[in-house]
Amino acid sequence: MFTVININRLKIYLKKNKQKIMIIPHVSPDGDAIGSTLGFYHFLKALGHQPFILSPDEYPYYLDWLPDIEKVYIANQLDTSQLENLFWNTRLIACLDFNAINRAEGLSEKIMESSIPILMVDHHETPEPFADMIFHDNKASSTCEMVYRLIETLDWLNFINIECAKCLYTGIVTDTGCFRYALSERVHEIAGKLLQKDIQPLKIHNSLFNNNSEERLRFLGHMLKERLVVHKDLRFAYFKQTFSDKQKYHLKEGDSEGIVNYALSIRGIDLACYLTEEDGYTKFSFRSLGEVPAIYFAKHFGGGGHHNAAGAKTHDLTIDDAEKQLVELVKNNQHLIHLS
Ligand SMILES: [Mn+2]
Repeated sequence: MFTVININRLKIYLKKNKQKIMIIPHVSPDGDAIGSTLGFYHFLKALGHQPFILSPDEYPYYLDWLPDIEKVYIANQLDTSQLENLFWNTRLIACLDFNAINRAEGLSEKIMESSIPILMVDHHETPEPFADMIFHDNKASSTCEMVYRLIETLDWLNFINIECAKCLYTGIVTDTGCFRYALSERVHEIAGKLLQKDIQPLKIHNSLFNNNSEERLRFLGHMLKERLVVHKDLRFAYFKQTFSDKQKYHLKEGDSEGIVNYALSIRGIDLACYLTEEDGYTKFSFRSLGEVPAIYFAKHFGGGGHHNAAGAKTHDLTIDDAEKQLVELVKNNQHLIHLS
């Protein structure tokens, strides 16, 4: 469903001179979250505003080459007065690539307490009604696609400069898994328009995917050899990453990203999960093929996302309990998996 609310009001805001605008991606931001916030940031700057990005936590290393990423503020590294300063005099808060306010984690309360108008641009299922202005389509490939479409709706496409185009292209590439998922004629058309800005796509691909540290690759080998569990009869496979794995391989933000897809790539496997033991909580990252609803399994543990890619986080379960419950859940829902 495509939802557009109060975008005229947004245009009126943006026609004013030099507005201080806060842009927020979701916690543990990925390529689409950072690509869309930075893309929107470059667009707003070109339009003459004073935007800045405030991320709930650190962004992954594989995005550290994006233009102006060093200017992103990391909320959990700031003290209270620094945060106050950022909120002070802000005229608009743009929430990008999430639609449940708790995805802003430590910032959620501050956002809701402030009386600053909120814009939501997103493509995840079932948006919560916390925003004053909404540009949402759960059929879109990525929030970067949505930012492009928003700029088009505002009739300001000429303000997309090369920096903006690089960021938006990056989010489209990462969220579609290099043009494999959630494809449409529209997303290829938009990618084509971005290429016209001379963004050197091969360079972007190399920066994203040929940029592994040796340690990350050794870690991948360890996960594949020691931590992959395959239940062929359930058409289900998962990884279990413990806290000691994280310490042993000195994992950085983003190091475990995408590994779940190896489990999904096994013949006869239609549902995969990556379980992560963190300090005080357990994380689930689900992927599925075709009609199999990854989102159903994420929702069971209080999470959300997309039909084929979804996640959850629980403070109530140890990783061992989470693993047991997960396997039970998959066993009890075989009708959702044996679809074809
Ligand atoms: Mn996204």
